[in-house]
Order: sequence, then structure tokens, then C-alpha cells
Amino acid sequence: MSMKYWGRAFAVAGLLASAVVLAACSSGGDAKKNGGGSESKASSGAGKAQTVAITMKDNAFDPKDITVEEGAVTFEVKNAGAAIHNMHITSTAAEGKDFSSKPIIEAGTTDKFTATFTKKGTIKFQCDFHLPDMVGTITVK
Ligand SMILES: [Cu+2]
Repeated sequence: MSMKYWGRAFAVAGLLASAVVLAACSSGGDAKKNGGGSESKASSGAGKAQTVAITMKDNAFDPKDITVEEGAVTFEVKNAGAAIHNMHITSTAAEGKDFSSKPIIEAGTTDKFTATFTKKGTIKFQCDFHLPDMVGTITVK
């Protein structure tokens, strides 16, 4: 009697173990898929990822006054004008260095760069080609 009972118990345990392994495999696959999706696109809900889109016209930034939170900010700057422009954040006094797009953003193209702000305050940015008109501010709150 007892041998028969334990034999059955082990068989059931073996089936359960197989089911657990299968479940672990399939859920692992799902997690990988979901992870890939969130990596490809920055979402505002995921921690501190911040993206700011700015359009450059002849000769102004739109928007020109921006508010961000402390941390890393990705700027997507699109040159919608006919002239060349850039976006140069003059943050040396606040952060120890300036941040900038590439030196020249050609008409009709977009550049992307990341700046990290560690202190609250207001920082100015400019287009090096169109001072003093083409300027703006970043408020870090
Ligand atoms: Cu400009």
C-alpha cells in the first residue's frame, strides 16, 4: 500500500515540476518581448526619462522657454528653417560644462543629444549663429 502511494505521489510531483518549468520558459519569453518594446521608445512613465522636442525656425526656438526636472534630458531639435542653426546650452556655470547639439544642424534635418542637469535653476541656451535673437531658457525644477 505504502509503495503504491509514494509512486503516485512522485509521479504527480514530476508533472507539477514539468508544468512549472514550462510556465517559467513561456513567461520568460514574454518578459523579454516586453522589455525590448520599452527600450525602443522612451516613455514618460518609466523613471526619469525626459524628452523635449524643439523646432528651430529662422530665427527662433519653439518653444523657447522649457521646464524640465533634474536628471537626463534628451533634446530632439529639428531645423524647420532655411538657415543653419544649432542648440548650445550654456551650462558651464551650473554644471561645469556646456551641452550642445552638433555644431551645424542643416535645414530640414534633426539632431538629438542628451544633457544632464543636477541643480535646480535657470540655464540659457542659444543658437551660435543667430545671437542675440535666437535664445531660450531651460528651467530645472
Ligand atoms: Cu540659428
